[in-house]
Amino acid sequence: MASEETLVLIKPDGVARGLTGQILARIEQKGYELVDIRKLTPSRDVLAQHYAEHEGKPFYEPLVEFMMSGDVVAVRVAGNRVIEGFRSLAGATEPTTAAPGTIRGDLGRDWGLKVQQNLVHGSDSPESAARELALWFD
Ligand code: RTP
Ligand code: MG
Repeated sequence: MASEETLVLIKPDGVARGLTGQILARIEQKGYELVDIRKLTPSRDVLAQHYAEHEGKPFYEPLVEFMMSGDVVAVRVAGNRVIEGFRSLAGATEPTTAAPGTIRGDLGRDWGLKVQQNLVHGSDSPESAARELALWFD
């Protein structure tokens, strides 16, 4: 079976807390390949495209502001079933209830802010992965 690719983002909270290395190590320890990596502060335009499905939701504007607040590390990650596998490794959206053993469950918490700061993003389908990888890497 051909290897699959996903987009992982280490969000500004993860970068600012110095967790980039630990998060990348977890991805590698699981057996996935880090194919490409870049660090940048994303523009509103890129984030509007990335989060188009959430436009109009109450957390949309705080989410975009949070994502523009500092550097993000974007990673192209490869491996069989990596889309599903990384989502499993990341854990549930809310760090408070994300299972221990996951990135969000072990390294995250609720900070009482307007948006869940949950350390990482992972594409949720092959269509999202293709769209997001083109957006962040091309
Ligand atoms: P992601 O897209 O970042 O991998 O996370 P996800 O699928 O688990 O979550 P999603 O529903 O796609 O939401 C995107 C991001 O928006 C923030 N969020 N905050 N009520 C809230 O405060 C809230 N809901 C969503 C999170 O940062 C989430 O990852
Ligand atoms: Mg999502």
